[in-house]
Amino acid sequence: MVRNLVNVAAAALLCTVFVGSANGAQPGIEVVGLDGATVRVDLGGLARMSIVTSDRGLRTTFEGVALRDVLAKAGVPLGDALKGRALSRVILASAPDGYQVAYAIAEVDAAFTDQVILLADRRDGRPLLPDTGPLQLVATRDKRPARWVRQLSRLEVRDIK
Ligand SMILES: Nc1nc2c(c(=O)[nH]1)N[C@H]1C(S)=C(S)[C@@H](COP(=O)(O)O)O[C@H]1N2
Ligand SMILES: [Mo]
Repeated sequence: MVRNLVNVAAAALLCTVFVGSANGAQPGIEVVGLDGATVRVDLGGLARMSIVTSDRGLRTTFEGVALRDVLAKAGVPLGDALKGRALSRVILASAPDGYQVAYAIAEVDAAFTDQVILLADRRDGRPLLPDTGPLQLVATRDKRPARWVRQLSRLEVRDIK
């Protein structure tokens, strides 16, 4: 009897985990704004999109949310605010292994480019593997994936002094 209850509980737990990942369990991301304050942006509720690209010759579909939408939700000025000195701003993207890359702010803004830089959480229909996810940046205009930060953990907006 007790053993059966344990099995039922274990099955329920497995089921929960499965449903969570089937929905693309929505992780959050830390965003450090121009004032230095950190906000945690919940990616749930942002528009989901998918991009088909070639990753070292292999046709690959990435799915996730747009970097521009994440920054907008964090209150980072985009759109009409991007002129003059604001165009020297960069987005620093970091991972726990210390890897860090920069994107210029105009690279993420819809008025400047059609490229959608993605915070991907799924690859070819499956959640990213632990060595890559839960989030990876994907920028398909780059000819090499060197700025595709794996295990993306933080975005930081910086003014160049
Ligand atoms: N966190 C993290 N992301 C990273 C890197 C890294 O060292 N750490 N290397 C980059 C480089 S140089 C490449 S080419 C791509 C692809 O690396 P992979 O082939 O090991 O997936 O990941 C990029 N993202
Ligand atoms: Mo690389």
